[in-house]
Amino acid sequence: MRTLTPAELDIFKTEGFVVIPDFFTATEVVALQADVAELQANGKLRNVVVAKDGATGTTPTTSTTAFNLQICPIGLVNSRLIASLPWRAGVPEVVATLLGGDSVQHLDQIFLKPGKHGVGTKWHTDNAYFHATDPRFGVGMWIAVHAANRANGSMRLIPRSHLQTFAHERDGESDHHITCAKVIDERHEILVEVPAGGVVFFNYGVAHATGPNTTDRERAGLALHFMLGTQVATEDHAFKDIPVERWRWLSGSRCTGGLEHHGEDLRGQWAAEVARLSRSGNRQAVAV
Ligand SMILES: O=C(O)CCC(=O)C(=O)O
Repeated sequence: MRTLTPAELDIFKTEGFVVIPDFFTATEVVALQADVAELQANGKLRNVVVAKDGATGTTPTTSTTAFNLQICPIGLVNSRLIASLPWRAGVPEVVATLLGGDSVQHLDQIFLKPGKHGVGTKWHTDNAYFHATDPRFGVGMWIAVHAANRANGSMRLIPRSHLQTFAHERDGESDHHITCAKVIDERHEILVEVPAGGVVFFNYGVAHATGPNTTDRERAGLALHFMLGTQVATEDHAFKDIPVERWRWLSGSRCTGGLEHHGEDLRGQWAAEVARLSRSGNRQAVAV
């Protein structure tokens, strides 16, 4: 089980993000890739790129030439593997270390960029969507399902940007995204290259973006979002309508493995799903 070193925690606190290249094992990567392939084959991801400005009030037309395929939220019905991920050994511990206490999961999503036609997600902060009073109350966990590099549009982040705020507006090239691209100085960006199974943990206030996929092969990222449990009840955040009793506590005395949310305690299910999916997955894929 991977935990954080004191140096990694320091980097997170100072820069607002930290990259853990060896978070998941090769077998887990095979399972994640097989799961994403299944979601795609079953038509669960949809293109969020629009051909014309989606902010004009007219019905946006989905692009047929540019693709940023998303599923959000994912849900137990679509992926038992991803639903059980928050209780995979090491995840509750690392998230608790980063946030300074027990946390709840409130979202998960996948973005898949097909080879050659995949486009990026524009500059934004997650807190522009989630509205925590302090961005340090939330952490995003972005998992490279396939190896992510410059050519296939890996994650770009602005170090220390959690110490600033950025005005957001509707991204006219997406059917629901917002962006702060106009006020970002890209000279400060860092592009992180992340092996398959590596993770970027980032503070909700960190500005980040992904780029186009110029390679022949698709690339997917899976993101989970967690918020400090003590804040969830009091904050006027975007998901305050979720009843307290349905929160997915990762750890602590209120943790039930997502029983109230999913109707099932998913603790221990990650390993079973990894075993099942990695038998069907393509072992070659890990090298990508
Ligand atoms: O993978 C992507 O394109 C964007 C992911 C992202 O920005 C997020 O999860 O907040």
